[in-house]
Amino acid sequence: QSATCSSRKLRSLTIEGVVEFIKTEKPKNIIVMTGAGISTSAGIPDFRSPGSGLYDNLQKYDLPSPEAIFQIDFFEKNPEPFFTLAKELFPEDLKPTPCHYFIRMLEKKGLLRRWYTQNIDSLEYLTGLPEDKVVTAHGNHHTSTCRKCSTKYDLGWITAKLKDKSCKVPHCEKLSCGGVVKPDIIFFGEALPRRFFHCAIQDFPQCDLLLIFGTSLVVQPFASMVNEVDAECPRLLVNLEAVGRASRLEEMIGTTGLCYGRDGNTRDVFWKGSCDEGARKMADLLGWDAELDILIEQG
Ligand code: CNA
Repeated sequence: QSATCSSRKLRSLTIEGVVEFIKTEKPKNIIVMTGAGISTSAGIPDFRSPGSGLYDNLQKYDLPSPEAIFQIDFFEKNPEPFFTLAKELFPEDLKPTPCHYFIRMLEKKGLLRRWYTQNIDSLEYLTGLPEDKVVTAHGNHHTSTCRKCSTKYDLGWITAKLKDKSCKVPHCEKLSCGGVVKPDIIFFGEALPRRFFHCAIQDFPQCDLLLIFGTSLVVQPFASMVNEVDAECPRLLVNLEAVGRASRLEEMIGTTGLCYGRDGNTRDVFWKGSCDEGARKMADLLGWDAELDILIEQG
């Protein structure tokens, strides 16, 4: 990474440069985009990390492909693998991570416009963030719906079913229905929630700093939203691996993406490391470290 930059906004294309930008410009419309990497330190595996990711650990479900467990067509035929996994994935006493709390701090300081998450673990809400600040792009399991009669069930109902060892697949309790009840998370092959598009159309053109934490930036349309901010808006990616850049070929056919490490880049920064380390580093540089610790402790 170059230590100097020609951007009108970032003095240096580093995480320090981004923090300096926050201190001096006081951006009030920060958008945060997150993925499964932000929750791995809470004990929830991501999809694609080699070895620990879910895709490398689904052999026991005997699936046609790892993605099938989250594909709506496959779920209609065989919902059991999904629920077996769901029971494993949502242990009790999950706690938000330091990175989750750092994002909560952005809101407390009046700098956060919106937090777009692909995650379905609802840890964002457990930070105490007002609900309207969060957009769960891939839904969440706060509510569940019967696939047959559309009866809605609340979080308590589905949690009890997931905890019940004798229940392999939750079924609708409405008289003579018995349809499969699916948490309202978005599977591959399903439309994103209307609220995602409704908010995104208003938020992204107003964004004055984009922070991206813990995502492989491959699931669409979420991944492409990085292109929807203004052409000069600084963008910081904190991730264990370099992701989100268009290949040379994609660039030639006009696909954009993050530009860190490329000639002519004036606004993109990649900080390689864990979400928690990156968030703590930013909090330290901003002088928010003690406040962040209190938030985490009170959690
Ligand atoms: P992904 O494709 O598994 O990518 C995760 C990314 O995060 C990878 O690039 C990793 O290198 C990186 N990563 C892993 N751990 C860390 C860490 N501690 N610090 C920094 N980076 C890290 O996951 P995406 O979110 O990109 O894919 C979107 C899918 C994943 C969405 O549909 C989610 O619903 C789905 N998912 C969500 C959860 C959850 O809710 N916690 C868990 C697993 C999968």
